[in-house]
Amino acid sequence: MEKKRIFVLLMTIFIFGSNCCNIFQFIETAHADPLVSIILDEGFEDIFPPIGWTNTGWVDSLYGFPHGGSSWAYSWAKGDTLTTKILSFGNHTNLSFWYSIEKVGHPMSLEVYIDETTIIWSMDNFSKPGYFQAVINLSTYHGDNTINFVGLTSDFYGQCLDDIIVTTQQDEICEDIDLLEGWNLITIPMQTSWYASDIAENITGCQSISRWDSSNQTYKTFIVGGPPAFDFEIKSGCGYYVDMVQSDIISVCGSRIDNVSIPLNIGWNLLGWYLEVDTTASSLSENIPGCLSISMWDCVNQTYKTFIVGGPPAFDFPVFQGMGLFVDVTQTSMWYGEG
Ligand SMILES: [Ca+2]
Repeated sequence: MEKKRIFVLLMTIFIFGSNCCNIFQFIETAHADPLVSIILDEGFEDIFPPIGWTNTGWVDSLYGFPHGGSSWAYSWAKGDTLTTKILSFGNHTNLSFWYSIEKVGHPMSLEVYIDETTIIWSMDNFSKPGYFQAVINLSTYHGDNTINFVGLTSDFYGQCLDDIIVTTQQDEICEDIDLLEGWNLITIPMQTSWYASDIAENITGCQSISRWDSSNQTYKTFIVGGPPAFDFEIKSGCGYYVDMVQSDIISVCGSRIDNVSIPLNIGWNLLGWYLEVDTTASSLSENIPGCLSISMWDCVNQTYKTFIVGGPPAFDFPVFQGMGLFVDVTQTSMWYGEG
């Protein structure tokens, strides 16, 4: 921890020395709590198979006795496979689902796999009437996975699945962001459910928060105390201007940003460097098709600093986590956080 503090101090001197601002620092991890989120909650009440799922043989059934709602997934042919969309598992993941047989005396067999290869649960010749819940700990599986339900009954009567719920825990990250008097150009470098008004409510002296509407090449501003209709959602990977009448520190907690997809329109776009690893304006420009220039906001001098692609390398500047950056492009593309 001590090493990290010295690092932050050195970074502070360095950043102020280079007239960059809005220092970001990690808060001690002791303040962090895991965030539990539901990444799947499927009761088969809408489209079947649900969007992003794949299916061979299972049907959406309205006939019979669902566990929840009015419908459930039903299979009566051996080898019917119902596969969830790709789910991003965090540190600790749990799967629960409800299953039943359709008719007493017609046993069901059901197997559950991860990524169609690893069996994690099975039930052979199950013949008890009623709905039952299976709860499976999937903490040994990290990253992107699918869950596959394979019906194995070959009978006139079949098996039912309902209310499939997957919860996962992500570690919470907390950071402090220094805001100076005047305009600050920042990004929120973790996943939150914040709106512009949440930024304002968590600091003293905030006048307004602006986002950049790249399709219309114009600012959209939420004025603190103004009409709530101008409030907007804070998106990962986007930059925001925060206008302050005094300096303050904003503390933000959230989960790690897994990925972003920001559409880049011809002209100016306002991105946010959310990754912990530093880069440079020149490196970022090389990863954006048709990039003409990249500008950062020097909040000490309240002025832009611009690196022009193909221009003098002396104008290149470091890009740190938390910085908002204007990117001028000649062609549309998607930015997925490359840099
Ligand atoms: Ca249901």
